[in-house]
Amino acid sequence: MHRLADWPEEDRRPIYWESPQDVQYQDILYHRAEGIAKITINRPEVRNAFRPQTVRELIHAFQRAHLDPEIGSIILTGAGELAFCSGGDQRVRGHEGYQDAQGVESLNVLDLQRQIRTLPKPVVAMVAGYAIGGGHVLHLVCDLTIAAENARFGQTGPRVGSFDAGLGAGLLARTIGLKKAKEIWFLCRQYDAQEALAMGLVNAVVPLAELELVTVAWCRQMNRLSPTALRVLKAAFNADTDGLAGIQELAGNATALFYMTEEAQEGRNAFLERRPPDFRRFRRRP
Ligand code: S0N
Repeated sequence: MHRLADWPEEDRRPIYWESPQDVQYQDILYHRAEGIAKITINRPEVRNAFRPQTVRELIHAFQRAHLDPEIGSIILTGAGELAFCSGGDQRVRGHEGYQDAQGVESLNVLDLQRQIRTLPKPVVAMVAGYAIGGGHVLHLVCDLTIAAENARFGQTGPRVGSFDAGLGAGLLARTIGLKKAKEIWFLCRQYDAQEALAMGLVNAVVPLAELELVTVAWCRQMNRLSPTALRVLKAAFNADTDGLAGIQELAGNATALFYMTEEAQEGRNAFLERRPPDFRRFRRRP
């Protein structure tokens, strides 16, 4: 449903964001309401390019949303209407990576990419304007992308002397196919929202004025569904791309579900009660 008018009344009503005051961020904003966390890169003067400080704050905010039991889904976006994110801040690019205030050069955006994929809640990229370079990879690693009509997508690495040969290449190929992924990286073109929709790079294109409420409507709909089902499905979708680390994530869910059974609890109880475990009452399912 790409227009707000298509949604039932309960999903298209306004949302009233709260901004928790306990943590002060410099480069990002953190809002929450109705079980949705909204994380905003707030550097519009550089089209929301990220520097190490930005990435550290994003990692902190995603961890916060991950651990908050009230939060069911997370929106990642950029401040203003001109950009979601324009990638690494070229002004602080040093010899080996992006420099923080202490001069340490680190490629810390890769930690953020992995975190978005492994945190067990749906993450939705809400894209107005440019999603370019490392900013394009950030939307790619999100579970869903809702694009405004003014959104523009692309990679610039071979033009500016960088590349993302990890998820930025491999996950892009799995998402839209090998030929198109190679085109995006080899030619450094930009693609508008409708082209992105046609290649399966985004889930929906909506009028700019409706972007936030339509994205919220998607989150409201997901928040009504089984959190465990969404959690395991997210891990399942990532498992093959992420190899053993992906299987580890998926398997962690199986372990958590097993912990909740009487059978697993019999093992723990027997240990604590200093007796042999008695698993005879648990049937072997065919
Ligand atoms: C986004 C673009 C297309 C917007 O064009 P527009 O609207 O014409 O605006 P501009 O006038 O160009 O920009 C407005 C102001 O914003 C500044 N600015 C824009 N982007 C950046 C940026 N990325 N870094 C710093 N400043 C930026 C402009 O300079 C301008 O400032 P003023 O007003 O002061 O002149 C266009 O701006 C554009 O193409 N931007 C550059 C996009 C880009 O090439 N990004 C970097 C790509 N590389 C990465 O992201 C690295 C990825 C990465 O981090 C990574 C990945 C894998 C493994 C490791 C790493 C790693 O390095 O950590």
